[in-house]
Amino acid sequence: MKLVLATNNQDKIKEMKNLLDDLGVEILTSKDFENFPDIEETGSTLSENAILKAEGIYKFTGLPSLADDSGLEVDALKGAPGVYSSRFAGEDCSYEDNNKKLLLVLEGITKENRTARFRCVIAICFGQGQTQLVAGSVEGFITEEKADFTHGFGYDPVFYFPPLKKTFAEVTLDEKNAVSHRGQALVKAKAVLKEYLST
Ligand code: ITT
Repeated sequence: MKLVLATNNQDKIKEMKNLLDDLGVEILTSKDFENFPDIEETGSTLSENAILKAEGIYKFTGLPSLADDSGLEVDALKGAPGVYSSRFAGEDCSYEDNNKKLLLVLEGITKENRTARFRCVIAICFGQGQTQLVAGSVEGFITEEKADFTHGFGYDPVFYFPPLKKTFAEVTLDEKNAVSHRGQALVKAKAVLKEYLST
């Protein structure tokens, strides 16, 4: 079986491939297709956007497609940036821009009020009208300064995960995948894919 990762984000692809590699399916990405579309995220929830991406890429490739829509919810910002996490500092902004804006808007907020979580919804489209959803989330808090970026991507340098006493930018890909929102959702996605393969 072939499975297309319905994302243009190379950082997500790295994390997904790491967990899906032992599934025994051929993983295809945007690089395996010409004119791979960037599906517009017009939904107002992670689930809606994950479905839009998985079904959009299924229509384009005709192959089972797996999409991830994820985001960071900060309690002091009433759940923002949430579904707008990639565009928090504006269209086409960088991870760095987003992190700077986040630290700026949280200036003066005390440590105990900087609680946050990453959420991830994965949609797997096997065919028209055959889409399944799984999800994961991980609790932490936003640091007051950006950690030295060594691993990860996005908001990882400002997301502190108490059980590991480190930000997600300071843990390895394996350590992050073992506990992260995406790692949890991928474990569930693998079960869905195994079930599909067995029928
Ligand atoms: P695709 O839509 O092509 O998959 P994207 O980057 O636009 O790529 P999203 O719309 O799901 O993906 O936005 C997710 C954003 O949330 C992402 O760009 C990061 O800023 C942030 N994010 C998600 N998961 C993260 C993680 O594990 N670590 C750090 N930041 C993360």
